[in-house]
Amino acid sequence: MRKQTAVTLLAISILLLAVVSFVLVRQIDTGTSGLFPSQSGRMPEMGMNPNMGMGGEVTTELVTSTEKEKELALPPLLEGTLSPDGSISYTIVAQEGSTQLKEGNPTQTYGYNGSLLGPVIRIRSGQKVNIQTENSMDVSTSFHWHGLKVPSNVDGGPHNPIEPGEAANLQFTVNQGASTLWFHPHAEGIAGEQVYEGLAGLIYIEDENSDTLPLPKEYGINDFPVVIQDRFFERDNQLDYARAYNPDGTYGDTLVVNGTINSYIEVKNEKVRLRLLNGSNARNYQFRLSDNSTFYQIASDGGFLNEPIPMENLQLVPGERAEIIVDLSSYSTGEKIKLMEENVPVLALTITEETTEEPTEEPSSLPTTLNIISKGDDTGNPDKVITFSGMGHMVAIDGKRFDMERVDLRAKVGTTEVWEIDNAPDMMGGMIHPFHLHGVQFKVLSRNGNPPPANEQGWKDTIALYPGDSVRIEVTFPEKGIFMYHCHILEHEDNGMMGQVLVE
Ligand SMILES: [Cu+2]
Repeated sequence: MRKQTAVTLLAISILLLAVVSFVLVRQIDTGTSGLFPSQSGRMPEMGMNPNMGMGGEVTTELVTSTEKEKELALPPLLEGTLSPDGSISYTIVAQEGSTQLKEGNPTQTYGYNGSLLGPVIRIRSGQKVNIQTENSMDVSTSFHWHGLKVPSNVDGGPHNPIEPGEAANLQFTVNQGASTLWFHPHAEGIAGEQVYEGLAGLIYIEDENSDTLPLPKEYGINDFPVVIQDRFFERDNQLDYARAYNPDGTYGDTLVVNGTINSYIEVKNEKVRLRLLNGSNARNYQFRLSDNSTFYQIASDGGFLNEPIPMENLQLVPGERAEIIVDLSSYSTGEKIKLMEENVPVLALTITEETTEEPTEEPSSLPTTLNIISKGDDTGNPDKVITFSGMGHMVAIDGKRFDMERVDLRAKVGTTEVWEIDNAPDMMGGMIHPFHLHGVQFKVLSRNGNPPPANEQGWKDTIALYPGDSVRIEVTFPEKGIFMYHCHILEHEDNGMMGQVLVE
């Protein structure tokens, strides 16, 4: 009898302890007022590492590299061939190669038209574009144009694999405004490995607005592509995806920017534009400047924001882009300011020359209007509700894993819909999932019932979902076909955290 009472008491205490810890964990995770302050930049609570698993799983910490500083590699601007009908043609070849990333052995890598990463494809709004895609690797791949509004047969999702030795010609007309997009493989189950080993490139769309806005636009002079990735190098300098693999996202301890470790750029003491892409498999970044000075975000995923947003911190989840302006006019020759991810340098900006231009006052020297994007309508009920859940191999959307034969959602072409995307917290607290939707740029209507932060009030194709978040977006599909929506932690995507919407 006494033994039974003791057992019952023990059971009750364990249950109580479980309930208390669950409530505590939930409070930490869903203290959303702290996670998304109404100020411009969004950042998690001070001291909270966005890469730390809520369930306490260990993720790889970034370390400051001891490699010699190197000038930032600049991807070449891809030359196209103009046809008399005004269309422009490009060739993109996915290939294997080796790249001198560190001192010692070169690293075996993948690249587009080269051994690592890819060129910048610069196209204009309204232009007809042909892209010849070729796979010269010995594995299957696909060519996905992240953020581009194209028909689904051009989109390059898992329905459009290109086998070794094969090629495909894609044709589309650029149907969106100036923006920084990117391309990467999206073949079923292998996106994570192929991006990790080097496949990613940039697409710049330019238009009359970007031509005329008084912003830095000299490529490699005051306008820089900045593709940020983390990698883990084995002792022989190789990348070993299988060894580095984590089902909740493969991380590295070394930052690689445009394929350069410990990189710097030489600039004048003037405004510098950085086009940031989080091209990492899973890592979230909290960017700041080394002296914590203010910078300005001018563009989000799908193009210019309505106005420059002053900020001291910027978070980017995998797949997200942001264009920022760093004003160096108050610095002088010889000074160095660094873009930092918490306490690890990402990119050093070294001032080597005084500008000949007259210094101007901030912020009047940046245009006050960059774009005109109307607010979405947040009054109706959502047309669709999507729920992200789980971790590791248990990830799911609406309780299901990806099945290419199953249509999950249906939408009408040209019709505007409201989608609510929920990230269900679980007993372990859950984790951040970046939500990405193909073939569109959408507007964020609300985050947990509140207006989105200022830097999310422009066109988006990828957004962070914190545990417990409920985000509403307004979306219109411009093209028919089948489009993916998924978590942009590439290992979650590969594990089936993906669904498909049929647009008719
Ligand atoms: Cu995820």
